[in-house]
Amino acid sequence: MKTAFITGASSGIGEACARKFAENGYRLILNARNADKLQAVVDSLRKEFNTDILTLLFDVRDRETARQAIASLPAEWRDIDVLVNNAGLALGLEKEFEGDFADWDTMIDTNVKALLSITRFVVPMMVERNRGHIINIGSVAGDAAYPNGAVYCATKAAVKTLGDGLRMDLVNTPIRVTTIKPGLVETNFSVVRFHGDQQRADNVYKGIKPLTGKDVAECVWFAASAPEHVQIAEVLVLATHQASGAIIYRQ
Ligand code: NDP
Ligand code: 8X3
Repeated sequence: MKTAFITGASSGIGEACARKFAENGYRLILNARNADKLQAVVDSLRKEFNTDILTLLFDVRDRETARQAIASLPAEWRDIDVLVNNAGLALGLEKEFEGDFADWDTMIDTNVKALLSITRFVVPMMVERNRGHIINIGSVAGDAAYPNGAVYCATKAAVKTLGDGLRMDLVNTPIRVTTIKPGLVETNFSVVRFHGDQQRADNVYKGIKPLTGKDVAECVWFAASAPEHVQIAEVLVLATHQASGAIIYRQ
């Protein structure tokens, strides 16, 4: 049985990926910080699928805890076939010269430094086994900056670059690296971005049919299930009425 390790699996895209991999017979290592939300995902998956699930509750920014959690995986859980580096967030929508330092630190620490740490801890085990697949959740925001979003956009540009570099560093192995770059996806993302302001979050999806977590999970699965000689390097997936990070047609 194959194993998928998904960070940020308590909500949105991560949760949808967990469901997609469970549906396809994978067993799951699921990470997040919120124990109740992650347990609710686990309970619902267990009801629906006959799959083994191991939860790792930690903040991906806490490098030492991440290192220990991954190093202490029981022997039967160490053979990770697919790593989905999904945990991430945007905070705030402000001009670059007016942004909040704490928000910047949280985005950079989570989206870039933590993704790197998890990669650093998991990929050597893949190299040792000579198999594996790293799927990073980037964003259309990484393709070009949009107004008031430069720091988040820069973190997602970094996700793309780190994926490209990792693919080069693994080119002499069968290990594959994929960057999935979604546009607007209706999840908890905007509620988090606006620090809990549900009304403001709802406005982000007004007048457009956004992607769902499931739509993105289908792309992740497309990459994960491709024949072994096929490496889906990048997927840019947008709602039909979105053309770029900044160009959205609302009815
Ligand atoms: P959600 O807010 O619904 O989910 C984010 C997940 O990340 C949650 O499970 C959250 O769990 C987890 N998470 C956040 N910070 C940490 C942390 N420090 N340690 C561990 N887990 C963490 O948003 P999405 O599902 O939309 O976001 C998932 C990814 O997709 C992000 O990387 C985001 O940037 C990216 N993305 C989202 C798009 C969108 O429009 N929604 C578009 C393009 C990319 P918990 O709070 O329990 O820790
Ligand atoms: C999230 C998509 O356009 O809100 O990465 O930045 S967007």
